[in-house]
Amino acid sequence: MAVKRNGCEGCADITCVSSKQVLAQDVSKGVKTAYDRIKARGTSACLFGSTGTCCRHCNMGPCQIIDGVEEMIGVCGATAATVVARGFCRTIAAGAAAHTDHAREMVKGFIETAKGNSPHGIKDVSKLMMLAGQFGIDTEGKSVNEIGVEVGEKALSEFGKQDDAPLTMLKRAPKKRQAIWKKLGVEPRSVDREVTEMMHRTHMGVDQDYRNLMLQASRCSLSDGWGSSMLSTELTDIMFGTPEPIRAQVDLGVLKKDQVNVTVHGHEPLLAEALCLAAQEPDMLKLAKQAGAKGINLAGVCCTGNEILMRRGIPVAAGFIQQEMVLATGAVEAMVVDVQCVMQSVAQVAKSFHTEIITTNYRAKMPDAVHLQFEEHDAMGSAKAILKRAIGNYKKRGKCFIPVDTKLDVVVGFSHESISYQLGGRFRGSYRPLNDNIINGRIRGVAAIVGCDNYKLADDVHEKVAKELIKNDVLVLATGCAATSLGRAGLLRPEAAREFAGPGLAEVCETVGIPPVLHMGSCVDNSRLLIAATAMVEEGGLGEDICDLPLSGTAPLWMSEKAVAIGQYFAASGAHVIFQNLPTTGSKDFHNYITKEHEEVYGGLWEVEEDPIKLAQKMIAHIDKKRAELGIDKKRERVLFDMEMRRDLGGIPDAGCHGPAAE
Ligand code: NFS
Ligand code: SF4
Repeated sequence: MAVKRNGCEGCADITCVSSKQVLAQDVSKGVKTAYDRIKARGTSACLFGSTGTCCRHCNMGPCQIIDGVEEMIGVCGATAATVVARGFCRTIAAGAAAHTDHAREMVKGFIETAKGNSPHGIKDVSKLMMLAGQFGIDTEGKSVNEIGVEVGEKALSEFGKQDDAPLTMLKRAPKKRQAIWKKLGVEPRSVDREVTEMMHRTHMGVDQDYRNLMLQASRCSLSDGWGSSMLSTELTDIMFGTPEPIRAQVDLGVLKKDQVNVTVHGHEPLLAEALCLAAQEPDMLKLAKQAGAKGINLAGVCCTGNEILMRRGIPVAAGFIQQEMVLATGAVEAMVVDVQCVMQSVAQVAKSFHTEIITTNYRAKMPDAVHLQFEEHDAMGSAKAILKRAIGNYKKRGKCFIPVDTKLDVVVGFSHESISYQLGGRFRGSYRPLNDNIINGRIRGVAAIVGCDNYKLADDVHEKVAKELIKNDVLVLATGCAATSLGRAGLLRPEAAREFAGPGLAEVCETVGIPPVLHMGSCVDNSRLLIAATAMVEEGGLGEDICDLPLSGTAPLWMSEKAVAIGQYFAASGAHVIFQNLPTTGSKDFHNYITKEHEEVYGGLWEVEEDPIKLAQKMIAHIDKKRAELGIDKKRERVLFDMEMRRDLGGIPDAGCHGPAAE
């Protein structure tokens, strides 16, 4: 339904109730959003850019290439395949670099924590010991913190090591997968090196063979997924706690009229965690009261939001496409941002209100924002300085509008570990019940819906894809802004199983007490999916490698380069990956390589499908193909649960939820 906004018809693609409510208010009258800008741009997006055939890697260009037209190759002779490949590879390098720089900060923060120089501690000792084992650290006679420092330093050395030995975390992949990577020569050697080599090889006049370029793209993406992202997730878990199912809320309605609203937007949870601690301190609460507020309400935006949602049950106000809407409520005293996915427009939207945008990372400053550098060694000091500014703004708040009926209950926090405990029972965590239910056909397969949302396409794509999947008994794992959007759609509630899932999936979800869509965290946490897939392989009965699993992944509304890096590390790990579009269609050869030949090389591949329902059906088709290859396609008969089977499933009636239920 089209929404009337500022006197003009438009934004036909907004289906999100809370966004529509906010944009329809007088309060947001002066606000220009990305919807307005994309509408003004119309269909003028460059065709060369969208199909990947524009090259400006040297100053003889820019060159715009037309596949198959001899006069339309690059001045240097570069073909469409080379140009498209170089663009795709650089996208992957940029995405991997973003995850990697984030991960480096987390590792450094972890080392400081282990040394006792931060307000955080070591919460998950057993995970620390597991990592120490991976790194071959002798733990005998050492304190937890000493082990922490050693693990942190080993992890940090993975980023810049110069020898050719593979990254340590690759050992966690299925043996067959490791052998494929070794044979292809794509085992990442260090994290930073692979991005550097990718940038070098895509420089003018270096690697002109798209297949060879894609080998490095795989190596680079694997250094992200199995390298930096995995280290970041694990060390973050050790510091802040491995997520367990917890009840919380999402959507714009989580803002509070009578409290100081501080939204944390960006990616690195070190600052967000410190803000969570500082917001509970008596001196901060006293200041807020003195300013006339009932308290301090922290709410997340984007992946920082997912991190604190998963671990603390702090509500998420918005995913990527709602970042301007949060401000357009007029109810936010400060939006604290660090790195990645922060639109420059937030500083402009904030100008219409009393809201301050506070940048906190020297890497990411913005005109019209206040910069308060986050100092790791004085995390609480930095957090309190930010909160004081926000509290100071509370009295300046003018008219505001907080959507009343839009806050959705969710159950989140499904780490790989908690899934195994939820399914296998608290005392014997195992993927056996999941595998068994896939083999007997109650669950048809597993799908990952990850990544961003994007103003270019309808905002209900995640919901449509997820509903089609769960209706067909496919269990959905979600991360990133996709997970937030599925929360807004009401699919992260256990009751959604009864309402939307097919009979087999509903039966399993209801027995165990889990939603049919499991929120597994931020985008960096896609590494959890790699571990979960490996655990399914190791449990047995579903083949010997990730490419054997009835599994498919999508980031339909991808926006960020990080999503392409993620897609490539899944495809290179053997998964089927499907997006709504990719800038690769400008070269038949290259597009054919990633969508067909890639499968022969890695067992995993890319696919493109714009229609959300067809996209979901293609995921299901891949899952069915894998079921047939495993010989379990005949076993989809319905089996009624008796008491013993329920016990086997380790039924936990209330989803084992704990923690604060946000009011
Ligand atoms: Ni992922 Fe997260 Fe969201 Fe996309 Fe951006 S916040 S790291 S990149 S937009 S999911
Ligand atoms: Fe053109 Fe080649 Fe330069 Fe690219 S590298 S801009 S195709 S001349």
